[in-house]
Amino acid sequence: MKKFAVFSGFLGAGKTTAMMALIDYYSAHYAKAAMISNDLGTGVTLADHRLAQLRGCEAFQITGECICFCHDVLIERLNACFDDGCELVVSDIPGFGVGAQEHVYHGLSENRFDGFSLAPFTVLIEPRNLALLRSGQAGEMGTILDAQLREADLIVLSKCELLDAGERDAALQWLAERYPRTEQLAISAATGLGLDALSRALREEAASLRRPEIDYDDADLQNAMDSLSEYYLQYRAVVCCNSFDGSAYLLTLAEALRSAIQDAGGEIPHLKLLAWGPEGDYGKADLLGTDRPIELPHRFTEPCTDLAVILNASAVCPDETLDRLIGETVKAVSERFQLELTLFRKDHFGLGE
Ligand SMILES: Nc1nc2c(ncn2[C@@H]2O[C@H](COP(=O)(O)OP(=O)(O)OP(=O)(O)O)[C@@H](O)[C@H]2O)c(=O)[nH]1
Ligand SMILES: [Mg+2]
Repeated sequence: MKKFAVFSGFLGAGKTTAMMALIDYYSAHYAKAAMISNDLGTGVTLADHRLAQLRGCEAFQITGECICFCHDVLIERLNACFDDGCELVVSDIPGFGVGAQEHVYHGLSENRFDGFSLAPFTVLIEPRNLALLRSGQAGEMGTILDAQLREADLIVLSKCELLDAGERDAALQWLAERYPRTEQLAISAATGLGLDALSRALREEAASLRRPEIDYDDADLQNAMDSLSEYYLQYRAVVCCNSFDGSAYLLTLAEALRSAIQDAGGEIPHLKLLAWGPEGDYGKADLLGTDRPIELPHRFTEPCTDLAVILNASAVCPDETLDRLIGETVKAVSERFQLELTLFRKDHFGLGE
């Protein structure tokens, strides 16, 4: 049995974290599994990919192009995983992912791949965004969330430990009524809840390959989809004397970036900061909106002297402004921590001024 599934969903929905937890669970209970991180930056190491590697997952990345439009590269990577003994491979999709059912699932089918089959097209939604959608207060994001969920075969309510059992049941029931052609389940990558149900759904069920009724040319949907700038930065940070607290650096930097982008009138659906030392100790900080607290899903266990850092961001902010704000903020915060920086790689593109 060789299966491939795409995980779609809004920025910060928990796709990468769910994929990592699923790979661990699936490999321990069923068979070898692998994940692919896919994003548009060219020649970069993705924060999501490096994080999965640091965590010890069987992880690969496809960069520079969406898997919607590079089926040969995708099929080659999948076949390498399956030849290596994997029975399940999951991949995310860049940006908002709307259209991936058509472009990846139908695209692959038309490409007549063989040797593996398609597992349900999986879309994650986190409790906060589901609550906004249900209350009609999601604004432009609501158009995207609704299109994503209408493409799904399987809707996964992520981060479900943040809800009590009653709230969880009500959320799943609402999803079942609103999206009757889908299946729904709840998972928590944090507690492991639902990982077996997700594993079994991907293992035992097939993709529907249906064509959802979505007007992809809809002006609201197009405007929302075109509203992002993407930013990729890799650098090395060395402390000039003694050692420093890598987690405090990531938190301070994430807070300073949140203020800078907020003051400029921008919004930041997801900014990821990942840093690691030569021995593999690492820390991660996530900014999931200017109105939300910084998440620190992983902290350094030891003081640091030398770090590799990756910053990836998807922001509603003109590209040049974002570049200036990030450059100035990284420099200022790093000076406060007495760090010497060496730039490795930068790529950014998106909204004009
Ligand atoms: N409480 C809680 N937080 C979670 C859970 N899963 C993910 N998160 C957090 O949610 C944030 C975003 O998670 P990611 O997995 O990076 O989200 P993503 O969908 O891959 O985001 P993009 O790559 O930007 O599309 C991180 O800070 C995670 O630690 C969960 O099960 N519970
Ligand atoms: Mg991700």
